[in-house]
Amino acid sequence: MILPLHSESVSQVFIALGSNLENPLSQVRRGMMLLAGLEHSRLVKRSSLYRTAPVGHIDQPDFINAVVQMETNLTPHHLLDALLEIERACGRVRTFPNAPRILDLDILLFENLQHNDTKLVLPHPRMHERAFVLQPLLEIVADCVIPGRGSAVACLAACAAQPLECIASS
Ligand code: PH2
Ligand code: MG
Ligand code: MG
Repeated sequence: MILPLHSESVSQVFIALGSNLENPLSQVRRGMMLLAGLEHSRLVKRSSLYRTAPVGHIDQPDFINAVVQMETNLTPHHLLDALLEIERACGRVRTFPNAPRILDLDILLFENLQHNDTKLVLPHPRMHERAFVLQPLLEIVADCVIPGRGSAVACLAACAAQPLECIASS
């Protein structure tokens, strides 16, 4: 049975998916499927899938990236815990920061919240400088504004040097 979300506490959230190990395309699609089944939540929209060059630690395989929009009754920290659990269920093992990964799920935006603690920073602290996040995000919400950073279109214009290619619908 699909339970309706409690409308008085429903939050709009955007989540980034990324993978560059063990058939990344199917890992991202599986991630979307698991997000679609997340408790107290509803998957609203999904972007296309993009092949992207690694940003940061560049000596690793290309990524597949995408973004989804969800509605949730979970709190930001409960949502974070649920995403980490999906990553673990998909076989992610954490080694060093920015290491290759089977599946990475990051909360980009949680309503217009600006929040910073040791577990969670909102908006995602590097989203405004990553074309692999901004391009799929803009596909879902063309006039997106990132609290504290400004319009996502303007942020993307500053990331022109980061190669990415739309390769498939989700
Ligand atoms: N994730 C990172 C670091 N660099 N580069 C690409 N292209 N895609 C990613 O998902 C990615 C990255 C840390 O989460
Ligand atoms: Mg990440
Ligand atoms: Mg992450």
